[in-house]
Amino acid sequence: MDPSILKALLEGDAKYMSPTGTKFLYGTAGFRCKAPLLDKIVFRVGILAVLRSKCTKATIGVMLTASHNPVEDNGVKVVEPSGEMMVASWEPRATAIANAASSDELVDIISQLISESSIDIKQPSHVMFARDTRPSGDHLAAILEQSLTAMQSSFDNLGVLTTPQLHYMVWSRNTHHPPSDIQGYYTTIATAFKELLPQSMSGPAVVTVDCANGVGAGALQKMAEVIGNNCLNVTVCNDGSSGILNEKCGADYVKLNQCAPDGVDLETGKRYASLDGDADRVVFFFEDNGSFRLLDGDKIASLVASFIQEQLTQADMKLTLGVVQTAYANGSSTDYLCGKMKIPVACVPTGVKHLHHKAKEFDIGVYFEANGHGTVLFSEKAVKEFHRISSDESCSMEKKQAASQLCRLTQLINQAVGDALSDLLLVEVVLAHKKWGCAEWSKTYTDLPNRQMKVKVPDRTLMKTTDAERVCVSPAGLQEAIDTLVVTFAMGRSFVRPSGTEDVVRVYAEADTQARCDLLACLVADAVTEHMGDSVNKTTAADENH
Ligand code: G16
Repeated sequence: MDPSILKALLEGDAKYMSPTGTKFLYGTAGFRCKAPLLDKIVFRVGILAVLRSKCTKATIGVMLTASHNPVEDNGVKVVEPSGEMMVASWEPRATAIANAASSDELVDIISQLISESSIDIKQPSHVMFARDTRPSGDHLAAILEQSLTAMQSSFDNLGVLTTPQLHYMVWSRNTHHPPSDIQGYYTTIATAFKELLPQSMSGPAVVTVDCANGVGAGALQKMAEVIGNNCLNVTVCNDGSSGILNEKCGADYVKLNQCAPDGVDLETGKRYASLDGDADRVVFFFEDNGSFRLLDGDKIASLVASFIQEQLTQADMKLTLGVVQTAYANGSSTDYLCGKMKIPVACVPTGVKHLHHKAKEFDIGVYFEANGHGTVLFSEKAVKEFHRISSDESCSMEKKQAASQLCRLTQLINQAVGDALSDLLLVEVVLAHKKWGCAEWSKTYTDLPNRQMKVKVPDRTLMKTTDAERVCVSPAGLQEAIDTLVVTFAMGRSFVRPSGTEDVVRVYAEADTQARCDLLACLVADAVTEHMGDSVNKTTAADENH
């Protein structure tokens, strides 16, 4: 590396303290922790991003966000030129760079990375970065700028964006796919939405959205403006003007607690949605005969997959369509998709990168985590086929129309990553076509009662799982304990896994009634405690948030 760059880099790095005793791990969604611990990490992620840009000879993205985590946290993750999460083989390198204990160690790790990946250090680099609305975002963005400047890289500071917008901008820049600016993001999606709404629709799509007091509020308002109130009538709640980010609101809170967020009064007959703090997840809900009813990522996946299946049948296209889920998918959703819809379902470990990767194996891959994170990926083959049929004069009007709808879906749906805004509009389109409200959508299948809990353990990294996280292989004896418990519950199912974004072990349980499923979750949490050490405590998601 050029000595002047190295000097600037080490001088910049030396300005920031390494928090003592903290080992950073590039996890499910990059690095996440309390914001004041992140200065040095962000500086070093700048170095990593520049090296990745030189290695791929393309623009790399960096997003500053801690998504669903509390406002005092923050995080940083790297986005590939394709708009996807950073390639898994670089994750240990990110971890090594973040944890380098001295300048010498940092230089060694960088040199090793350059030689192992045959990086031409003279290759120009470019990094696009953005942040969510967290108070620490501005400070961390300034540190990132210093790092990119020290590395003599060009960059675009895109300011405050949703996470999916940053992914989309990186994808569009590298693929030379319009748009080249954020306005184009809104116009592309808004235009596709308006074209996809059925002409027979008498009024606009109407939805009330809890924006978790996060970045999604402004983005959604902007999107609604571009769409126009003749097509979309959106009421934005928890817009950040008074409440606290993710506190008793947002998709994660609503999903885990299975209740309406603060700031939303449920009214009969209305449709509601909740975004998370960086607007990459969405769940829907409504009032159902006096009860709160959730329509989560599983319900979105089945709704969207069934619509795509109908369009494929109408266009007489023989393309493979599949749904990708994780172990958190409700058992009823999997049965519904495989049994009733005859759509193949794959199960992968938690984390967008796993779902995204698997979804690419289908011509059309629908992937959603139950927590509302997901999208639909269309292969090149599928897109070509949609265009071919939609413009083939020998095809019937019905076929051409279905193929055109599918073409427009590829514009509406963010192809880089799950996007709450685009997914929200997608759901509105499908419901409008089916002439359904939430009640009809909810009735497609009934969720099995389920419960999630968090268990604090001395060292969650001691837990290892296999079979898409459905089997725990370490600590020894824990899986046997879970199996023994599960068989005593009708329709019982449970699994445990270490979180990638919080310092906890997560417990998931299903059973035939809510009371029995709550009991199963508690017993499994106790088994985790027994097998993982003394200084532990457990909370249901509800305890933690109320
Ligand atoms: C991130 C990941 C998701 C994952 C979630 C929770 O979401 O992108 O794939 O489901 O964390 O992960 P864990 O259970 O490992 O803590 P987000 O929306 O927080 O970026």
